Amino acid sequence: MSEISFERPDPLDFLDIDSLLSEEEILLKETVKSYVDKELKPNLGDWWDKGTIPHAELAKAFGDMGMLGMHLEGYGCAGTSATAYGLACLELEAGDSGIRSFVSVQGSLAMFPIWKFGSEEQKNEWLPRMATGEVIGCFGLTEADSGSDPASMRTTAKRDGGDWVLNGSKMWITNGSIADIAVVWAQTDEGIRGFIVPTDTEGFSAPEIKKKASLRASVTSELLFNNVRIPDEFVLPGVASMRGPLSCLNEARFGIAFGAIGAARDCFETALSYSKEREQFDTPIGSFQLTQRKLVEMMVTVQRGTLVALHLGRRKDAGTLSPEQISFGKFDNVRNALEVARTARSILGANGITLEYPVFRHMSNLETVFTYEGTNEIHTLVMGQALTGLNAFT
Ligand code: TGC
Ligand code: FAD
Repeated sequence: MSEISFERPDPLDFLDIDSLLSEEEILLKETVKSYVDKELKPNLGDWWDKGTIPHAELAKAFGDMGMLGMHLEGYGCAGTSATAYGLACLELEAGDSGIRSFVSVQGSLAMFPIWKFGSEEQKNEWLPRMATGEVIGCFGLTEADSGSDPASMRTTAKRDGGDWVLNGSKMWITNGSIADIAVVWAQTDEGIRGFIVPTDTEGFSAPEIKKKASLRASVTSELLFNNVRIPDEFVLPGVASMRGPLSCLNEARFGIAFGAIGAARDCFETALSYSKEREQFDTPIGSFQLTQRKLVEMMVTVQRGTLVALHLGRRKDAGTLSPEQISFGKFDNVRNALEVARTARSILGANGITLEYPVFRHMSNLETVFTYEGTNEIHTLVMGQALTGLNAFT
C-alpha cells in the first residue's frame, strides 16, 4: 500500500510540480531564473519607472542564452521543446511582463512567421541573425481601428511591377521603434499577406507611444507606411489569409499562459515574505487568519495555473494542442494572475503601491497582458464557440 509523506510541502512549490519536469527543463528554468534574479530584477523598477529598457544589451544576452526563437528548429535556433519555451517565458515574466514580451515577440511573432511561412532564402537571410539578437523584429497586426477584429485591417499592399507598395498604419506594436525588420500583415487582392519590411525602407517610420501606465519596461510603437516599396522576395509565400497571423498568435498566447503565472508567482513570493516580516499589533501580519487565507488562495492559484500551463506544454510537444485549449490557458491564467497581483498588493499595504516591490508593476503590466494577444472576452468567445458550435463573431 502506498504511504502518505509527512514531509512539509515547499511553500514555493507546494505540489512539487518540479518533480514533473525533466532534468533539462529544471536546468533551463534555473538558468533563466538566475539571470532574471541577478541581472534584471535589481534594475526592473528603474527601467519601468523611466519607461526604457537596454534593448540591445538584452537582445545580445538572450541571444547568447539561446532564448530567441528557442522552440524553432534549424537556422541557428535552439530547437527546444515547447514546454521548455513556456518555462523560459514563466521565469522571464517573474521578472517583468515587458521582458517576456521582448522575447516572445521576437521568437513567436517575428521569427515564427518567417520560419513557418517564409522561403528558404528568407529563413537563411533573417533567422540566424534574429536568433543571436543581432536583428530585432516586431509584428504588425493591430491597427487603431482593428484590434480584436484584425481581419478588418485597412493597411494595404498593392503590386506594382515586381514590387509591392504598402500604405496604412499599425498601432500598439511591441519593439516597433527598435526593430530592424517588421513582419507586417496587409490586405492584398490575394487575401491577407505577410511582408518582411526592413525598417530603414523609405516611407517607413515607427514613432514610440509614450505615457503608458502599463508594460513600461517595453517599447510600444505605431508603424506608419507611406508608399513603402518592398520587393516580391520580401513577401511570405506560405500563406494568404488570417491563418498566417493567427498561427503566430497561437505560439505567443501559449507562452503567455506560462508567463502570466511567473508574474503571479513573483507577487505571491513577495507577499509571503513580506507577511512574515511586517508586524502590526505586535505580531507578523502573516499570523492573521485573513492574511493566511489570502496567501493560501494565491498559492493555490499559482500552483493550479502552473499545472494548466505544463499540461498545455506537454500537449503542444505531443502535437495535440488546439487553439481553443491555448485560449483556455491564456484566459484563465492571465485573469487569475491579475487577481493574485491585486491580493498581493493588499498584503503589502502602502508599500504595495511603490516600485520598491515588484507587485504593483506586475499588477499594472498584467492589465496589458489581459488585453493583448486576444482580450479575455475574445478567448471567452473562442471557447464559447468550441462549446456550442455557434460563432459569436458573426
Ligand atoms: P476566422 O474567420 O475564424 O478564420 C480566418 C482564418 O484563420 C484560421 N484560424 C486560425 N489559424 C490558426 N490559428 C488560429 N487560432 C486560428 N483561428 C482561425 C481559419 O481557419 C481561417 O483560415 P482560412 O485558411 O480558411 O482562411 O477568423 P476571424 O477573422 O473571424 O477571427 C477570429 C478571432 C476573433 C478569434 C481573431 O480575429 C482573434 O483572435 N482576434 C484577437 C486579435 C489578437 O489577438 N490580436 C493580437 C495582436 S498581437 C499582440 O497582441 C502581441 S502582444 C506582444 C506580446 O505577445 O508580448
Ligand atoms: P478593442 O478590440 O477595441 O476592444 C475593446 C473592448 O471591447 C475589449 O474589452 C474587448 O474584449 C471588447 N470586445 C471587442 N470585440 C468584442 C466582441 N466581439 N465581443 C465582446 N467584447 C468585445 N498588437 C500587435 O499586432 N502587435 C504587437 O506587438 C502588440 N503589442 C501590444 C503591446 C501593448 C502594450 C498593448 C497594450 C497592445 C499590443 N498590441 C499589439 C495590440 C493588442 O493586441 C490589442 O490591444 C488587442 O488585440 C485588443 O484590441 P483593442 O485594444 O483595439 O481593443
